[in-house]
Amino acid sequence: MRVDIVSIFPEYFAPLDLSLIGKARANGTLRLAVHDLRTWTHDVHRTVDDTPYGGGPGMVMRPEPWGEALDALAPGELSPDGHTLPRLLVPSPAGVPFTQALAHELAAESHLLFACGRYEGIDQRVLDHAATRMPVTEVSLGDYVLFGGEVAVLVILEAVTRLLPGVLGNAGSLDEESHAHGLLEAPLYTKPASWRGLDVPEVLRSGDHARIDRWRRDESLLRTAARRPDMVAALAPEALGERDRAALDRAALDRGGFSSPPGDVAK
Ligand code: JAH
Repeated sequence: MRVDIVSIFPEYFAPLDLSLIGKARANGTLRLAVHDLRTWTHDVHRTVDDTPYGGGPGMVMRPEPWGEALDALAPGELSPDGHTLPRLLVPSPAGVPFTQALAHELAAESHLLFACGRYEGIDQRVLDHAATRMPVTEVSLGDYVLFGGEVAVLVILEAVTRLLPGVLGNAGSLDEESHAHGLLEAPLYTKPASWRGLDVPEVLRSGDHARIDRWRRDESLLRTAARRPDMVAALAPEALGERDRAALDRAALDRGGFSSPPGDVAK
């Protein structure tokens, strides 16, 4: 996979030399290039921002340097270096939610181009113009505001890179993790069996794999119900068996709710 990143702070991306992402770059699985947006400015101050039309606080990124950057990194015609048309990703609190499903979708692309906004964001015409040439997706990591898109790009790249073939040593670990099945993962334990007076749950040391699977399933359901009721609500009805429903009912009762269905109480 080829990845280009455009930012006014290319130094933010130093961690991409490290760890498993660094290894993926070293072995050619990931061809990553970071570009300074100011490369495409022409004034002495290398200006990338200006005041917003219509008024309001802060500054907006000017369209001209972005236009030239995208022309250079996503030219319309096929070039001799065999480049591909990238998918443009723009981190923004106004974007679509970044999910594990979107990470899988991005991992199947051959070329990603990230545009990191700063200040209040990028002039809308940059995205509108780019969208006439390539797929453009504004992506949000959650409902909070950062100083800019750089840290969001690090997060997205980490989630995507670990899905590339050959990056994660043990492929099995990809589908037992949180979010793979719409539930949070059960708690994990390793040795020693007793630590500071706290014991590993007996079932995990029993060697009874049917019991272990059931215990983990129950813990996943209890955790998800307590922490992420939105994920429980989004489960397809056929995703839950009889024992799953029983576990969720116990969890709801523990939290002072009703056993399902609530029925005709309080009418
Ligand atoms: C802030 C450009 N959802 C996380 C996120 C992503 C991007 C930004 N903020 C939060 C951001 C300022 C300028 C992007």
